[in-house]
Amino acid sequence: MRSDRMKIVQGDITAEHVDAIVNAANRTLLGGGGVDGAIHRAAGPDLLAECRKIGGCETGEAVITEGYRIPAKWVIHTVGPVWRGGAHGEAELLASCYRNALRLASEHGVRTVAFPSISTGAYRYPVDEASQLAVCVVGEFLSADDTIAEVRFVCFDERTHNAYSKALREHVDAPSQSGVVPRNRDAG
Ligand code: AR6
Repeated sequence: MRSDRMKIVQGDITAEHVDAIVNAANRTLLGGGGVDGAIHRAAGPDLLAECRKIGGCETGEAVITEGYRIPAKWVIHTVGPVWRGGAHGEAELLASCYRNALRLASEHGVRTVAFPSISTGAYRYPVDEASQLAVCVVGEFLSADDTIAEVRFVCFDERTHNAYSKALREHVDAPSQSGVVPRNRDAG
């Protein structure tokens, strides 16, 4: 079990001193509100220019850019699912966001990475379910990976912080009990 490599903190992800921060973007990659807006404001216009060249990103996928004016070297942009009641593949898509972001991080030699609470703002994914899924999927990835030393979940508000803290405690107590992690269809 690698839960010692997962940390929950409260704050603004743009100020994190890590190798990479993850952005909860939309499919245009051209910015928006929430954490996306905060990252673009902090990184500056060169980030938008690089995103424009990439041209977009599908839900559940991830792309990587430089961090420009923020402390992190990289920004990994992923597009979470919009919550539509839970029966539209939302969990599989959210799990893919975490897996694809971590795979890109690992490929770029990232040792420390910070995630926001993907999809639980404008996209309305319930935070209790999203936090359990995030902690389990990241825990599963770290068990099979030796390159990433630390994953931080950076929660903006207290309610989100409480949900992730509870999810991590439950994961440490019973890592295989959760049942919230959809199968990784790419695992072969
Ligand atoms: N640092 C960390 N977390 C933050 C920050 C910050 N600076 N600002 C907000 N959050 P959201 P989504 C939290 O809406 O649900 C955008 O317009 C926020 O409180 O940013 O995936 C995109 O362009 C919440 O807990 O992302 C898309 O159109 C979490 O980040 C859409 O919103 C996610 O909320 C994506 O929606």
